[in-house]
Amino acid sequence: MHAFASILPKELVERLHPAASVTALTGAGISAASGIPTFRAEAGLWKEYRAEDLATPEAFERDPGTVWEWYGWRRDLVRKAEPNAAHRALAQLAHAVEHFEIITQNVDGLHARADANLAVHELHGNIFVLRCTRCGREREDHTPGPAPGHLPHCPCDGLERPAVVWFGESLEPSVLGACHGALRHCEVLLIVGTSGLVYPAAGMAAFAQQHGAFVANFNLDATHAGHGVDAAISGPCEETLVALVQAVHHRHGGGPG
Ligand code: BV8
Ligand code: ZN
Repeated sequence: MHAFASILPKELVERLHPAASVTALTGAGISAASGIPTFRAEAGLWKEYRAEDLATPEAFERDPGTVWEWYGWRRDLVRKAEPNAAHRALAQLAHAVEHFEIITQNVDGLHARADANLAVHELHGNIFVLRCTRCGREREDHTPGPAPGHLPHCPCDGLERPAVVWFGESLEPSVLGACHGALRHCEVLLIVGTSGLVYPAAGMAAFAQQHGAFVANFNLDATHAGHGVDAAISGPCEETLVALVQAVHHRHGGGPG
């Protein structure tokens, strides 16, 4: 029996039956065990900057070099990172229930690297996609950096930016629509590794609960779970999610697919 099995609410395991429809909403905490710093831990993310200082169109307009230096540093980190046990546990859970979708605030692409067949909605975009600020053309790019002073440019000569959603920018309506569908139809919403500070992701727990979902919050310190949560599971998700998958398999014995 997993060391964290005893803290799993029985009702949660019961609800994860083979015919269940489940949605997971993840944040930076699920990638922490892959060596990717979270945004709001004491250590902060990068040098003396906060995400709110750099992840804005104004910061990019004012100082594209520093914003690209931050994203280059993160791209290099993510390229060297691997999905961890928490990413893999969600991928296993997807095979144990009827319907499973992931909504992630992360831009690191690690859910898809854990299992390319997962239905993943990248709410804030992806750090390996660039968008031209002049013509809007997008392209995938997994090269190192960019190096300071060699910022990426489109063939139209427009400066390229990371195709991620910055503060003050609206989310892709089609992505948001798909997420609301997943939140409306799920019986269980697993919230994993997010501080629940950034909207519209921060409003998704209450939205799912209003539509009848059982909401479980997996966080290092899940006690301050906030409203819209039915169960709080405290501990590192790379442990607690593994315990959950083991408990589900033990209780329901695998599942369809
Ligand atoms: C928008 C860019 C419409 C990509 C990011 C008041 C109400 C409503 C909205 C607002 C408001 N005031 C301002 C707004 C708008 C703003 C917002 O919400 N601001 C916040 C600060 C209040 N939202 C927006 O601007 C959004 N757009 O609303 O459009 C609009 C249009 C115009 C004008 C206004 C509104 C756009 C939001 C997207 C911003 N982009 N990133 C990138 O570079 O990554 S947000 C950034 O924060 C990341 O994307 C990140 O994913 C996200 C959330 O952070 P978390 O993932 O939660 O990470 P964090 O470090 O905070 O927490 C980690 C957690 O994990 C912790 O709880 C920790 O305990 C836990 N943990 C750590 N290790 C583990 C663990 N748990 C388990 N196991 C572990 N091992
Ligand atoms: Zn262009």
